[in-house]
Amino acid sequence: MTTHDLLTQLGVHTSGDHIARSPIDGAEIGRVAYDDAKSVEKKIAASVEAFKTWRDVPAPKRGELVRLFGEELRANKDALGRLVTLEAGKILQEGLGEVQEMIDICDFAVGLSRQLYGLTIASERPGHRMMETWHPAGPVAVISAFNFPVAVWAWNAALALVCGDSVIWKPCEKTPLTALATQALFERAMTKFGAAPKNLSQVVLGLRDVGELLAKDARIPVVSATGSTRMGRELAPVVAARFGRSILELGGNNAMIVTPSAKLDLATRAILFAAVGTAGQRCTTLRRLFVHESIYDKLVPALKKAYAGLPIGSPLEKVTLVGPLIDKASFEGMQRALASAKDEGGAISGGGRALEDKFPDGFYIHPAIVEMPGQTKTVCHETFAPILYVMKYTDFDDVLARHNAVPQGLSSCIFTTDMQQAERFIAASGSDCGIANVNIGPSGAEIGGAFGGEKETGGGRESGSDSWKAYMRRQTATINYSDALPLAQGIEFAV
Ligand code: UN1
Repeated sequence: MTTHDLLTQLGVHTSGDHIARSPIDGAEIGRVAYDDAKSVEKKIAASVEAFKTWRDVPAPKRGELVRLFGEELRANKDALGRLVTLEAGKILQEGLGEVQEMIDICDFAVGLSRQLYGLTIASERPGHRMMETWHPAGPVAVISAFNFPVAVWAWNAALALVCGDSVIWKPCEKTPLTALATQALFERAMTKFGAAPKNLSQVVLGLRDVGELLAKDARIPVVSATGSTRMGRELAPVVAARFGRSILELGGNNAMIVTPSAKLDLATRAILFAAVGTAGQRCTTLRRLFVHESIYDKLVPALKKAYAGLPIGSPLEKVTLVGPLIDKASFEGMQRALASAKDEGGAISGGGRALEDKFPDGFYIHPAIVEMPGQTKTVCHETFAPILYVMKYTDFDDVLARHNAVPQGLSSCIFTTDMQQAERFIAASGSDCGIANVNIGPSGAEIGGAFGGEKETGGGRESGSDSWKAYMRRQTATINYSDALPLAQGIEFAV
């Protein structure tokens, strides 16, 4: 099936000045038109209008729309998953997995639509009742990255929609087609649902300036942004300056500690998926590996051997495990990081360009293992490519401290069968990350948990648990059903 057929099946008819390219071979796969300040303004105004209607639709009914959208996704999982592969370059299994994540969050949100619970609170005053209600917040902007071009939007949008919000999505300029395809599927669900206000969910396309317009606009109370720490550092003050709320999912620098008691075969498999899956372009990718000195000479050569046999190639081919990087800039960033790691005393295996003859305009690489003498400046920086920095450790307290001694705090894990070490890793004085796993790699989180991390990762939480609260406004209501007017804090105010 050609990309054109695929887009037609998904209901996307592309035209415009901007060429969308596939990282597989650099070929054109479609054309899109960018928004400008005028069209963004129109879309924001339309989103406010849609919100005014949607907020009054009962939440379980709102859930019904999300349920219908989940059905569209189920029916089109193969096509959308394939488009994700074509546009973002991740292998087909991962493209499909990404759509599965969308389906899962829809299911979660449908259940949630009947569980937007508030509290009833004991009042200190007689004849009074206090309660807390969660109300829809308003239009929610979702700014997403290329590496999860559709799932991250769904984590936000499925929740925002059942919470009674309208949604405006600015996808990464590298992945506009998957966004348009998702929007087309959503429109189909809207048609089946029948009773949703138009413009409930919209897409704006463009570069950074378009994202800035959303960040600045006081009509948008919540801005959820996924991307680099640099992007978050620029966006957050703009949202904060108008007292908006941002949900930030920024850089990670995720580590694994492999202790002497670890099951090494499990650890090796986990390392491979987490370090080279998605060609090292997940925010949860494994980037730092701490190996106890007693097992270092066993684990590291085994890893190098496994790396040497990794099938690198077109992500459309079934055997491939490592697809291309997103673009040339990403390849150059990887080479720069490797050069500085080398200057800092790193011993590199892999890391070079692959398949250049076959794909002169596709940036395939051999994933790199870099044995480092310590946690240098380069190791502390997130490079969005498959570079695994490996370091030796002796003492458990010391490795815990080194584990936390980076600016980012997204995901983390330990491989051990020692119960005390496992518990210490997830205790208050253990990993300082938003996600901490035992005998599981740092990536591939389930949607049921709250997803996000601390420090330079931005502090936001999306997806499961009670992340939905970020898309609503909390209202405390106190009702007096007595004939008196007692004041709180015991104040007497006789008139
Ligand atoms: C991301 O890379 O931005 O845990 C999100 C994971 C996925 C999400 C990654 N569920 O790897």
